[in-house]
Amino acid sequence: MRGWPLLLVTVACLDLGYSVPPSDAGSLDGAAEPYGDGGCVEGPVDQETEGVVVRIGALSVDQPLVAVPAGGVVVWLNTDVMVHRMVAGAPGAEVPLSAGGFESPNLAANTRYAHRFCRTRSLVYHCSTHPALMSGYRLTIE
Ligand SMILES: [Cu+2]
Repeated sequence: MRGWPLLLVTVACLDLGYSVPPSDAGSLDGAAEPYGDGGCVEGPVDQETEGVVVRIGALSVDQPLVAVPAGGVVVWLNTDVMVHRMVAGAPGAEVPLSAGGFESPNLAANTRYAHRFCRTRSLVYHCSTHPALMSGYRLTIE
């Protein structure tokens, strides 16, 4: 019981710490931010851009592991009847564009998403509409 007054004082002090500005609140909005070096601008490109095509089927992709040269484009093409949405990172640990990740919009049947990748690295990704069934895919930028 002796600990109660101290606990209350601690909580009151934490409330006072509230004037700290929010850190980096806008970083998820940075869709137009280039991520890469040289003249290569990483990010979504025109959906008709040619590239390495990953076909999305019934709760699967035809190439769970895909490699693209730095500066290259990956095209996700939904050949399924369900909506899929490809997002970098693991389910619950998504990697936003501002941190070198990517996220497609919801892809209806017969639609595609094209994204250019500049910096060499390896990314895992998953489908955010079926995270339990479609995850652990890997993209390597060489
Ligand atoms: Cu899906």
